[in-house]
Amino acid sequence: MKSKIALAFIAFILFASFTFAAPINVAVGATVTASHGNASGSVPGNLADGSRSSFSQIYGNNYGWWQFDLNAVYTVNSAHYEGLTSFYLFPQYKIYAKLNLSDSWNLIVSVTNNATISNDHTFAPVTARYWLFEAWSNYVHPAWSELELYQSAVPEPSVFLLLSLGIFMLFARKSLL
Ligand SMILES: [Ca+2]
Repeated sequence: MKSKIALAFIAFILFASFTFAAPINVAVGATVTASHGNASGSVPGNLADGSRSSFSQIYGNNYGWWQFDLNAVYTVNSAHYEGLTSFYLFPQYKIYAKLNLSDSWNLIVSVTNNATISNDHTFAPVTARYWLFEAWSNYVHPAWSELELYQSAVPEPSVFLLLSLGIFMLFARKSLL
């Protein structure tokens, strides 16, 4: 009987775990514009193409920014910055967001004394359509690879969770009888 309960409990945990969907990178396919001209073949859109290999590079200034229009409103609570190589390190960068184009930017992430080219950031949920990445590069032609923005992994107040709890209780009850 106890083994049945254990089995039911394991089934419940497995079932429940499926209700916690994997975070989705909502930046993929965003319309990206840069502060100034890009190098040939490294268009700003490469920063939101879902690949950490393809990159964007702008010329002639250590400072630059890229604006991401997600083309829809999403609630996001984590971001991933993927740089190109240590040669193109950004010692400082900031990430902003806003809901409407006419709004002013809200600072979400501020990084100083950065020494790495692959960073994860988590923050309180932000509901926005527009994101801005502002960078200060070691190199006069800044380049980086990808901005990923992840939707909050919502534990959907779940029909599934309740259903699996119900199944578990049914199993447990049968086992105890
Ligand atoms: Ca890319």
